[in-house]
Amino acid sequence: MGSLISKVKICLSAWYPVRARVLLLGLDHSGKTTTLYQLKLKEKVATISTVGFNVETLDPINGVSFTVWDVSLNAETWPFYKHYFANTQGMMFVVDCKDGERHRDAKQLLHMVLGETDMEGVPFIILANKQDLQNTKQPSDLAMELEPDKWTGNAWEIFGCSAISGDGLQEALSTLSVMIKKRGITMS
Ligand SMILES: Nc1nc2c(ncn2[C@@H]2O[C@H](COP(=O)(O)OP(=O)(O)OP(=O)(O)O)[C@@H](O)[C@H]2O)c(=O)[nH]1
Ligand SMILES: [Mg+2]
Repeated sequence: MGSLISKVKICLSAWYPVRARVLLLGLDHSGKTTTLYQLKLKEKVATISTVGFNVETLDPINGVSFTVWDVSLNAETWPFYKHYFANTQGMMFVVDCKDGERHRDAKQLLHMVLGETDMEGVPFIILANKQDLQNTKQPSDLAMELEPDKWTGNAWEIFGCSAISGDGLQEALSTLSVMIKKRGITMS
């Protein structure tokens, strides 16, 4: 009976309008703001390092509206931004694949974020960014390094992308929409 109800919910979900609060996180210089405005404006924008946050609304697929928070988060600003995690339905975590020396720091940040109570069960995608550059780390290698699968309660996916060209971003966002919808169905 339970599975029948959830099947019906999945069918109906195509028509559910979904609004979600999505965090866009990652180390500084990873490409968060470039990603946000590539998704919003479909073009490359010139960025300067974000102080505080940027927030935009995105409509990735029919019937889904995301409020995306691009938050400049690091060890010093961490205590000030913890309240941004409340009521989060999804996360995009951006990694500069060219900057291998900082992948350990990226992993640390990812695991700190996922350790927050408000992030329990929240689906996320990792954007293996800057794939347009030569000799960048491949998404599968990055996944092995970041070990996101330690968080068995959070659905996740990884995508190679370039925030400069936009390659890979739409697919990633559409997948996150589906993940958020699915979680909404299983929770309600
Ligand atoms: N080649 C290449 N450069 C990128 C890409 N995405 C971002 N950049 C560049 O990386 C630099 C940092 O990008 P931002 O979007 O400002 O990075 P951020 O994560 O918002 O940085 P903070 O605001 O400091 O946290 C800029 O010079 C971007 O043009 C990409 O996919 N490919
Ligand atoms: Mg920024």
